[in-house]
Amino acid sequence: MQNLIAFAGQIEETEKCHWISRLSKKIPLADIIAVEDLTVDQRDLVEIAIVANPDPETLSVLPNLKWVHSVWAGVERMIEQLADQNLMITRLKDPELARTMAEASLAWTLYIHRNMPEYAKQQRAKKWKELPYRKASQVTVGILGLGSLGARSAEVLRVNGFSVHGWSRTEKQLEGIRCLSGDSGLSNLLCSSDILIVLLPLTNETRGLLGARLLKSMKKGASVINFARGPIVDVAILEDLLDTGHLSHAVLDVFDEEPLDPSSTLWSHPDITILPHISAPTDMETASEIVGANVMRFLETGELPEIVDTSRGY
Ligand code: NDP
Ligand code: OXD
Repeated sequence: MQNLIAFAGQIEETEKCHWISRLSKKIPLADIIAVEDLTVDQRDLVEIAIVANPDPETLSVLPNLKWVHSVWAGVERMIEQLADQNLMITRLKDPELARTMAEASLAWTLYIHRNMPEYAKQQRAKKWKELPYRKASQVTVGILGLGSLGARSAEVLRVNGFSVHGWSRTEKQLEGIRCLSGDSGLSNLLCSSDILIVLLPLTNETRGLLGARLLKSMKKGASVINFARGPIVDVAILEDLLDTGHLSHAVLDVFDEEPLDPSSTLWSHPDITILPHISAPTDMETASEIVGANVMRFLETGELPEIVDTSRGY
């Protein structure tokens, strides 16, 4: 009998059909069926699921599930909510995703560096005023997280002339980047960064990491870009620091609750740019290629790709 793979995702029906159709072409050794369309008997046969940020609860109908391959890079909800199911989880590692994120890091860094938020305000006030120009080389961009996405972003920013510092759990060596780790490395990065980009996974250690003490330790006039996950940054403190002028601007792509509630004060804050979680969308074509190859290798040889370390949380 053909292998049976479940597909789960909190996405629109047509998008789900596209995923299943693309993945089916890449994985000819299996039938891929949306989890909600599996019969009760079929549910027992499923050992592999491919998921697009599903409500982890939807996977609880699969009693023999062993391996979950995500088409998203962040898998914190699955790690947290499926902890007692002892699952192996593989997250998406895709050079195209890293390229897209590096593009976003460059785009929003330039937005801040070239004073676009301030010039937009001046235009609304019909104000003609030249703001001081600094070269990119005089601007330090600090990146929290030097994994697949952070390292590529660091490289692109360096090539575009910025002075780049990066922080990770284990110390890295990246050409032309000042690589830091540990508490002192974090303090160092925060007090020297003009623009801070958050590209950490959400784990027990990073949840609430950027709270009052660390945000206040940032350089006066610095800006924050959060592309990672909402709960890493305390946005109430961030709003206070923007209000007092200690920080200049924040670009927020991710939030504690998504979509961001219309009643949130963040929407209308003059110094906050809101993005609807779009800094690096998964590319269906390249992701299907990568996930398909990983699953085929497993079906043919039993060899698994990199598995998330659930005790570490990423
Ligand atoms: P990786 O796992 O490749 O990299 C994570 C980085 O964070 C690593 O450098 C790691 O250190 C570092 N890190 C983790 N925990 C700590 C810690 N406690 N202290 C210091 N450093 C730490 O992840 P990716 O780069 O692929 O993705 C990062 C996150 O980006 C995802 O988890 C997801 O939340 C988010 N994302 C957002 C998207 C969007 O559109 N907004 C799209 C895709 C991802 P080390 O290298 O030592 O392990
Ligand atoms: C992801 C995301 O984790 O889009 O892939 O946030």
